[in-house]
Amino acid sequence: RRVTSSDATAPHPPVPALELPPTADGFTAQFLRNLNFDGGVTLADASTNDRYLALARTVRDYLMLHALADQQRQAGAQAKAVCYLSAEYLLGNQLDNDLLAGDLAGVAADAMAACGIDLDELRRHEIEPGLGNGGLGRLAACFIDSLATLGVPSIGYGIRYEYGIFRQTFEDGQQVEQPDAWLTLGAPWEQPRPEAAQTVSFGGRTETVDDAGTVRSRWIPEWNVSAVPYDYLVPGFRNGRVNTLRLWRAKATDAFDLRIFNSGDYEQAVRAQTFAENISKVLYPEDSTPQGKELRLQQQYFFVAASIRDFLGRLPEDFDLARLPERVIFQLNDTHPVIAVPELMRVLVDEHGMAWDEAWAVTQQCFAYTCHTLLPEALEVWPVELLGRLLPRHLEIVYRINEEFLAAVRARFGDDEMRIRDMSIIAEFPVRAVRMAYLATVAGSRVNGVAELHSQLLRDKVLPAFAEFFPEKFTNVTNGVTPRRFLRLANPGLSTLITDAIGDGWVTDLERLHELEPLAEDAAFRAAFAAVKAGNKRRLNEVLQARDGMRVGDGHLVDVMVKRLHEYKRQLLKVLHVVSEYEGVVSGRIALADLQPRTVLFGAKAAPGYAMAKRIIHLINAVGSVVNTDPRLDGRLQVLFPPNYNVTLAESVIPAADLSEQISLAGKEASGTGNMKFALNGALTIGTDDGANVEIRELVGDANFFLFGMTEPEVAEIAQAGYHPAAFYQEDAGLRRAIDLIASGAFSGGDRSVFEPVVSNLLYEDRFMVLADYSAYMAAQQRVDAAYADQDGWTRAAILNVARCGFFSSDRSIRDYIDRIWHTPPTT
Ligand code: CR6
Repeated sequence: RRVTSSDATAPHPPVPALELPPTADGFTAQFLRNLNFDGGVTLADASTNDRYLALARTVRDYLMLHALADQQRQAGAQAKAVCYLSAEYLLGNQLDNDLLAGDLAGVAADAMAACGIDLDELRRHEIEPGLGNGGLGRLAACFIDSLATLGVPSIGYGIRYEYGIFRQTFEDGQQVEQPDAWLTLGAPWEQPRPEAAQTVSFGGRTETVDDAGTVRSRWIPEWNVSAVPYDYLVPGFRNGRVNTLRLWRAKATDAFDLRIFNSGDYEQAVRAQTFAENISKVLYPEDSTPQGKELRLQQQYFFVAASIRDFLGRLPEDFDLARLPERVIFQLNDTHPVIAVPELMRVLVDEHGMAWDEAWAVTQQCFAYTCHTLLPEALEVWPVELLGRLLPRHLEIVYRINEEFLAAVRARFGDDEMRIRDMSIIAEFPVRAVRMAYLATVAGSRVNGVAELHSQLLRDKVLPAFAEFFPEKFTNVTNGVTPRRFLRLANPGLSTLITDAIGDGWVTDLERLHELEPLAEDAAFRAAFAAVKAGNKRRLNEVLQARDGMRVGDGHLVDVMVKRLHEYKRQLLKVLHVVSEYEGVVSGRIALADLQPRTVLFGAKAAPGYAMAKRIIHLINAVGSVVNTDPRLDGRLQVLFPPNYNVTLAESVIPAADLSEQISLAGKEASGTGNMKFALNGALTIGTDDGANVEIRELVGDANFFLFGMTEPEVAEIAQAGYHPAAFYQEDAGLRRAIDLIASGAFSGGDRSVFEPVVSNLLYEDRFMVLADYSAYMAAQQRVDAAYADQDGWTRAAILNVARCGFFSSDRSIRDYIDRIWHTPPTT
């Protein structure tokens, strides 16, 4: 098929010449056009950035061809769409992803070669859009990939932060944050659509009006901003489908600007502009611990209000909004977008004149809520005072929703004031505040957790009164990861090995990895698998060497703990293991020859305001600099902590790992998704029975997983009885020696004060029970060492991990959302 401008039979205005299927010559020509006419440079004069931008544009052009065809196919279709509302999308690099999805890698490579350009150099030039903190944001990115691959009509909505997650550097082992100015060299993947801007209002007051006998409330906002959409193409894997990710940028509205400008106060005009544009300026860097800042609530309302308007604007002019649930489901990615609930009510009731009860029935069917946490401090609440000031009409609506909901609770359970206080959407203490998770639960058609254990704890512990009241709402969808990025792209060696063995159907049907199981018994396959792992370690070393001047030791077990720094994830437990091994060798209790050579690799950012997390980063670096240089260890134990862990680094680290550390305190990690990526790439997990670890272990089998530590009920039991960490310190000599060594100043140049807060926190508080699980963890690590000594047995277990983790595809998660929550069939 060739689409050209001279195609007289084309029913629609023709599209300029781009050959399909793509050829190297066609790709080269388009690349040069972009370089010359868009970039304004000749090939001879082009900088790396010019070439990168032109390449990205060219890839986008080909995808755009699919997008246009897709739009024509879908035009007029009345399919129900998923609007995924998420404050974060941790996208990672786009170039390779889009080359893969569009099946353009071959022609792009040939075209670049023809132009004398090193494609790898352009790959390395890309800056990933870090528009998320961790698992939740990366999950959203995996989900939009799967939605497109499955052909589900959907739009991702979010915020185009000018600054994403900060760039982390270390100074004297301590975290220093640098701004992530990811847009400065050009943003070739996005397309601004200024004509589709929406106005979003804030502040002001409400007034009541008599509308033909009915008293209605009306919002008189005080100020507004313009929301300008920037669209990203989200290609399905080689299926011609291209969905949209629409990210909103805040701009000052002309009206706002001009009024002040005309008064001659230029300074004030500029300030107003800055004020408006601040809304999409920066991603809040807290993962699971919201700070409750006013600007964050502004961000949340800003993007959901623009998104709802945008979606409604896509419906036919005469569309009957009573039928909205036939056309859309808004999926709330955690509580961040929950202000969308009163916003939709306001639009239906105030702007479209719908009766309250009808609007409420519509709203309840149009939303579903995913909860991503079990930590009480992560459940967002917005003070009534703040909400009333910023969104007075929304507060009224929330009050009415709550009133009617509590009336229903009373009707069922009588005047049980304890229960009423427990279930009220409005908390009274310490300040009056709206509990966003409760609002989402009352409003949504479904509430899901993100792993079996998490969904169960959500019902039993976080929202038990709601699970009793609305049992039919609660369900589970275990998280997943996209096999395209995290296996096919990140691990080309393993991908080829798998494809050679079972064909390439696994890329979109990951359960087919089961077909690898018998090959675990095939010595030649095991050898090939081990060779891939060794190759991945070499590739990691090239990356680490270039990036940070670091390298993993030859023949070392690569032991990896990469994830946000949070006390509940227990990086400290890993540090205690390292310190114990170090102390063992130095004191002579462990013969150096008996030490399994290991490189322990950490990657973690700490929220800038999270002091303890930052101290733990400092400790890891301090332990590393002592252990790595102590000649008594002879390099057999290495601690590497490359700064600025991000999606790009993950893609090199995960395929090289032997051991995946998933050691959170049971009952704290909602799911985890890194755990899935490691197992899928053939790392063995050492982990607690927490989050999705439980499901990984069930699938891969106990023999191929190193389980340790307390279970959630055991944790609850000691918490109940009163937890005394110091008792564990007293009883366990190994633990005492490790803690004493840290306390002695051995890792801080003799200065005992540096890590004193860490030590005393462990001894006297230890909220996440590191000390209680220490001995079980050490024993499990001994099992790891023993298992690793049998390389062939280890490889067999690694293959079985790969073969049995097909369940963790985000394609499966999306199918579960479709079956259990959305009921949106794929379209062709
Ligand atoms: N921090 C959970 O903690 C889960 C992801 C995605 C988290 C993590 O266990 O895998 O969401 N929660 O579901 C939040 O962000 C609130 C996370 O990434």
